[in-house]
Amino acid sequence: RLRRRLVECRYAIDKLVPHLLSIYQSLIPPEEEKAKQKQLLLSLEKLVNKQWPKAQLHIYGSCANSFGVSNSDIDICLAIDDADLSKSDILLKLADIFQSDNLQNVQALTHARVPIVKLMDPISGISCDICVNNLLAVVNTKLLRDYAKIDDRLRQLAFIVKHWAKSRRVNETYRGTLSSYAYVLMCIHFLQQRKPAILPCLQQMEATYAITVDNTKCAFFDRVEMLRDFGAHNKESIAYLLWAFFHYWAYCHDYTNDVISIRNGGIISKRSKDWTRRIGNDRHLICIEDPFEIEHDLGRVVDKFSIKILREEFERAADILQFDSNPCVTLFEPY
Ligand code: 3AT
Ligand code: MG
Repeated sequence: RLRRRLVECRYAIDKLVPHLLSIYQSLIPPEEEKAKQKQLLLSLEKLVNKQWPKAQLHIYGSCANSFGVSNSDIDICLAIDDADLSKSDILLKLADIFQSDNLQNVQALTHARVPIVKLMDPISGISCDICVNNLLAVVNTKLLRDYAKIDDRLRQLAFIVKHWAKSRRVNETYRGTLSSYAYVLMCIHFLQQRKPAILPCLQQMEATYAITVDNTKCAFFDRVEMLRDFGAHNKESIAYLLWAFFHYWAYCHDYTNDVISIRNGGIISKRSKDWTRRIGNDRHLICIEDPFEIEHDLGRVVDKFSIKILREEFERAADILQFDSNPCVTLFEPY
């Protein structure tokens, strides 16, 4: 009887596929938006090169990792080798350069956790955050983009999860919930541990791409076009995976002992990382290892209040997909 119930339940969830795919389609940015971003990047680079001829601008974050929805701000990294200037001085100089060129709302935030210059381009209406020499973020952007090329279900799942997280206001690190980057890592981990697996672990394969950034060695297999069939043995639909994702985080993840690690391709123990107790502000109540900065827990922003909110939201989402009569609407109801 139980088996029959499970089959019936899965059949009902699978019926949500067309609706979820149309939500996914509606979130994808149109091609002309990409072209505008490229254009802005080139014109900013031209301005920067007047001052620093060898400096380069790289797009990172959601506009380059393929997990960006329409109208996202662009995250830009300035790669520069100027031993005479401190990071703050570079940012202040940058702000000057942009201000003199009529870019709007130019602001140097030199004391932020990641110091940046913010600006808005009045022609395209696009806003940018520009940081200096944060090349690890450029490399983790490539890793995420490469994962997305392996199986379409990753991009679909991550878009829908990000959309849910924004609607439910659990994508606000300043309020103790998780960053978009953390949600994408959770999706990759989840698809790596399906049986059969939908994603491989690129960092455990033979490295075809390697770079050392700030003394951190980053290496992984990046010939991902060869892996397009990797997940073909797993026929799970995007609707079933979405439900299973929330169900995993609501009812199956061991919050007391486990760390998720896409670097390792599975779970590792909090004990092995010495993440078992609170140190300073890092509480480790949900543990998500950064793929390159492995001493860095993306869950460290979560506190004892927000962990409760997060877990209740995971339960709510799993239960809605299973029992609600109009799940694709209820799931995204604004908080
Ligand atoms: P949005 O669509 O803007 O919400 P995003 O992918 O741009 O999503 P974030 O704004 O959270 O994500 O972060 C921008 C990029 O910065 C993503 C990742 O390459 C890098 N990044 C963010 N947080 C961290 C972190 N804690 N450690 C290392 N890299 C990070
Ligand atoms: Mg961003």
